Amino acid sequence: MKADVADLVEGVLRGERRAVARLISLVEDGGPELGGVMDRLYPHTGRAYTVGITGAPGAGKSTLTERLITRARSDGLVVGVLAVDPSSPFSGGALLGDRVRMQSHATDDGVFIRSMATRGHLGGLALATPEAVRVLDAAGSDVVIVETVGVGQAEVEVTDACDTTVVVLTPGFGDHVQAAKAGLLETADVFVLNKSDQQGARQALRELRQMLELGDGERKPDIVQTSATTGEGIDELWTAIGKHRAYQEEKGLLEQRRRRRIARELRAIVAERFRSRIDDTAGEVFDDLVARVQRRELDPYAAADALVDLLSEVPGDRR
Ligand SMILES: Nc1nc2c(ncn2[C@@H]2O[C@H](COP(=O)(O)OP(=O)(O)OP(=O)(O)O)[C@@H](O)[C@H]2O)c(=O)[nH]1
Ligand SMILES: [Mg+2]
Repeated sequence: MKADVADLVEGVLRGERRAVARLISLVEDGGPELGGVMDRLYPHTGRAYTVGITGAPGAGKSTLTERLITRARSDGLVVGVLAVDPSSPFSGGALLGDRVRMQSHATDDGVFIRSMATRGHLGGLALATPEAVRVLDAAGSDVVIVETVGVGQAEVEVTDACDTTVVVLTPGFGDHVQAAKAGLLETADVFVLNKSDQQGARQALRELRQMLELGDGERKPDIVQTSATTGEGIDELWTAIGKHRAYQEEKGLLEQRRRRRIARELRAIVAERFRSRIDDTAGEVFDDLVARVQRRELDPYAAADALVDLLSEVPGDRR
């Protein structure tokens, strides 16, 4: 490992915010310098409880996050925040507003706020997100909040990486129906009906309750009404998150959930390894196999078997 990366890891372990920022940028870029980071970092992770906050653009996720930071800080907890934008190849930009909005925590050493987009990481956000969360974890966070924009598959992947998933809805027209379509009803551990100060809140709450009645999950997610701009309902949201955590811990579900997550991550890493090895080490063989399949000399499965055998012989590398 390069000396400067080793220094960065040491800085992260001391909770230095500059080091946290730089290491998360490295994760985002997915550069070769990352090699050897996780083996140093990983033993220092596993302490943080992770909370995913997702919902449609403008639903109030950042405003809620800001409030939750303040709430957590009042308990003396160290908080990490990762704002992930699956739709953008750039961090900054749209998320810059979030950083500005969270300026009130800018000088607080107990708060780390970073944003991340897809950029260079070959495994995409599904691999980059858990790595970035581990950086915040290793830096000493008790709680890591992951904010994701949108209500699609990529977001579900990101929030899957969390211990408690909070889905933010608004009284807006058909918002909750869209969430149902996107499969968010199944992924939500806690629902927030934000902007409860706005018209239609009561109607939306009723419809959401009805929708959840139809669900067959073992545990019905709590619904919390908030008005993030005034801070109303934030204590209730914090309590609901704590309740879900306690429920999972009592039933051994948290360990199960984390194990599933690790299994998924390992699969993704292996798949990504194989993909990149095709390009890096077996390009010619690959082209040749494609040609032979096209000439009907081999069927695609036989070709894939040959490729897997060949790729398995390549000595291990770290990305
Ligand atoms: N009336 C009202 N406005 C709110 C509330 N919460 C947030 N807003 C406003 O809604 C707008 C969007 O809030 P954000 O917190 O940036 O929403 P977001 O979900 O993080 O947005 P993106 O990250 O762009 O998807 C801002 O103008 C907020 O001030 C609320 O409870 N009531
Ligand atoms: Mg936001």
